[in-house]
Amino acid sequence: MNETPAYIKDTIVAAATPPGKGGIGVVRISGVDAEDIAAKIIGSLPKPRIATTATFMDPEGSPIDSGLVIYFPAPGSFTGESVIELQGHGGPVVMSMLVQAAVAFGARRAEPGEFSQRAFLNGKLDLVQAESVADLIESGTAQAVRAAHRSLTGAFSTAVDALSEKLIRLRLHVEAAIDFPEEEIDFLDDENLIKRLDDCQKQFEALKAQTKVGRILRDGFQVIIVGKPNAGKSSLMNLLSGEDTAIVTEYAGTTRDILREQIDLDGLAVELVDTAGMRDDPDVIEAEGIRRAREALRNADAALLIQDASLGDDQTDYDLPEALPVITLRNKIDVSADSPGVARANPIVLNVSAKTGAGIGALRQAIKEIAGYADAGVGAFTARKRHADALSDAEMHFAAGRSALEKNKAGELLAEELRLAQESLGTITGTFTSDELLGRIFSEFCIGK
Ligand SMILES: Nc1nc2c(ncn2[C@@H]2O[C@H](COP(=O)(O)OP(=O)(O)OP(=O)(O)O)[C@@H](O)[C@H]2O)c(=O)[nH]1
Ligand SMILES: [Mg+2]
Repeated sequence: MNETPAYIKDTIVAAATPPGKGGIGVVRISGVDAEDIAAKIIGSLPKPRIATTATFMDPEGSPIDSGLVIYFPAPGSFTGESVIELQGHGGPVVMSMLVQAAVAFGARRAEPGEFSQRAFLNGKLDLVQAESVADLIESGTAQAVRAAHRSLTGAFSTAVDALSEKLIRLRLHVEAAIDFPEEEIDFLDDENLIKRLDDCQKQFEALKAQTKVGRILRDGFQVIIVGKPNAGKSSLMNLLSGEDTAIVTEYAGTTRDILREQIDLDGLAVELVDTAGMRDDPDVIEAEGIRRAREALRNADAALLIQDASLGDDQTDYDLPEALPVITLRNKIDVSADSPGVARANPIVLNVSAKTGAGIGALRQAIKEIAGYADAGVGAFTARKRHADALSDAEMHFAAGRSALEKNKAGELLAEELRLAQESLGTITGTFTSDELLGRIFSEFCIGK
């Protein structure tokens, strides 16, 4: 029995293990001809789902390698098609000869992400789950691994589906009322309806917060360090990263290039960016450094604005991007003799010393809070910008519908906006997705995934 949909007619092959040398290398074949091709390479088709030793042969009948073969008949495989895994020795030439043999027997080399794409098209994974396969592989911290795995096993999809289900029920309710005009007016004033709208609103907000953390887990959080020359920016970066990356001297204007260092704040992957100190009369090299610092500011998720507390309060206008969250650090409190930690709450100002490490615990906490990461960990799942965009799109329609109801008692507009909101949510899991979007998503995967 083969349930492969008619629109996937060919059979694909690729090395599933990364290029390079290793003990084992796996070549994966998926599609309608997988059985045929396997029988030609190893002589006969092995029993389903049993690891079987075999010799792998090229089209001339001479052995390439020997190893294990596993046969997953459709639909019980990752892709939902018949899949053959050849587990040979992990050398790049061995792998390429095995792929070549499969191609000679009728397979086509897989495009990037094509195995996952087939899994999606065959209903084995939704879009979020397929994307989380890639995210799991790319994860940079242990927390990111766990979060990607939660997305893979459906935690994110379930949350999206739950909200989507609520929107659908609400819309059906609204549409039913529209069909009975004599009851519509009562219905639109119904407190129950307002409660349900509030409930959806809350769920939108919760999902947005989770998605924000999910994006940070996947993409990391970039924190740029800015301030006047000599304020202690490089000292702070070295202290936070525990590395001696940046040169520190008593001369103002030491750092000119942008320096980057990855740190792991309890599972939050933070990229610190050290920059040239900002001042009005820089030399040519420093001026270029300041220009680069300004450019880097545009990509940052947050900024640490370092001041030298021993020189009194810094009143300079750094002209930081308006939406950028900023933590102001009054550094060198070992000299100014201020007490370490929170000096002001909102916007946050912390007293620290990059020399003694005083106040750095509070700084680490403040960065996590700004990232919305303080209580992450449990139950978090990974998410992408695409998901966040779709979610705000959905929320926008929801808000438009709600205001149409509240301002104009326009039940029909509400129903229509609810439908659009639900459609936007559907692009997250792939219920509503264009071929073009699918192509873009899967082409970012690597070959063999
Ligand atoms: N006493 C004291 N000195 C510090 C502290 N932090 C930095 N310094 C000193 O301040 C001087 C400048 O430090 P840097 O880290 O190079 O400062 P910067 O902001 O990177 O300077 P530029 O790269 O020139 O913009 C060095 O002599 C550091 O040792 C601190 O907390 N306490
Ligand atoms: Mg510096």
